[in-house]
Amino acid sequence: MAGRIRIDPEVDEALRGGRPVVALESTIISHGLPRPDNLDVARRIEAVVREQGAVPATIAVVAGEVRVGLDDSALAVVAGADDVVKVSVRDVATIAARGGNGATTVASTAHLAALVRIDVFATGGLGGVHREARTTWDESADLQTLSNTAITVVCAGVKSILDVPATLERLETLNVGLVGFGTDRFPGFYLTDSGYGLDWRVDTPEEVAELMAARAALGTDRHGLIVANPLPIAEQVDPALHDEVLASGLAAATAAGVRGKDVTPFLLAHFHEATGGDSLRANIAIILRNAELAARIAVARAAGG
Ligand code: PSU
Ligand code: MN
Repeated sequence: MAGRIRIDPEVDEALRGGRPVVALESTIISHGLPRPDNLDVARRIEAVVREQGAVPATIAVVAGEVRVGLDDSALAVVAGADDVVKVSVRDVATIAARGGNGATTVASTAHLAALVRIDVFATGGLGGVHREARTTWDESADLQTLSNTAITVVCAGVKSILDVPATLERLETLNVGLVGFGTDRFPGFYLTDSGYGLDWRVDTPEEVAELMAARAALGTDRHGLIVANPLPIAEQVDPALHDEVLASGLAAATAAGVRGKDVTPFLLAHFHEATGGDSLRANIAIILRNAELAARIAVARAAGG
């Protein structure tokens, strides 16, 4: 039957035993990072989760099958097949029913993870409100989905290509929890600091696990929680270069008439080219660091927080 979820045996066993599991998204692999190195990065993300004592569960749709936890051949499909479609929540059933290949965004990964009761998830940067949203109405489904999904997501803030203050306002409206990890500044993805402050800071994975338990007890855990994990200053993209490349990327996207779900991959690819690979280095550092922190949070949570 189309739509049945196939949970990898190792993931399934860990979930049944109450052991730590970390969900990982696949759009960052298929659409966010260039080939062919993206496959190696996907494997490294999983390895980092394992090193911390948690089980990685990369989520994707492979040949119509919704998979939670991928083996190496499935990972290779996500990283290399030409027909991998970026799928948000609304698209998951369609791609499954058609027997296609789909890479899940933050929104659809969070949705599927929560459905199988995985409650910690690592990504690079969230989608959010785009800079032209006043005229285009382009706001990522990541926001609305995190509002009504029981998941803790570790990220380096929202992508700096977005309207950051507008996104922060939307997160507040949508009841999405937001804490900085070791910082009271909201990270700016490629940049350590987006220029905006945070109300709440945590400093250890145990604190996050305690917070998750408190949210469950108070019934606010049906909304998502964002743990914002900044790149260290030494690893960020040079801010002046960042601003220059962002301006040229936005202009190029407008000139090329890029719309809808193609906007984010277009701008990320522009960044990787125009920074001579420095944004790619930063992007990989971000996802590896977030996977590690998510695993530590999952371990603390499984230990009883
Ligand atoms: N973070 C990254 N690279 C990415 C993305 C996030 O470091 O490619 C993806 C995520 O899957 C996120 C999506 O959910 O971009 C947002 O796309 P949109 O703005 O179309 O909702
Ligand atoms: Mn969009």
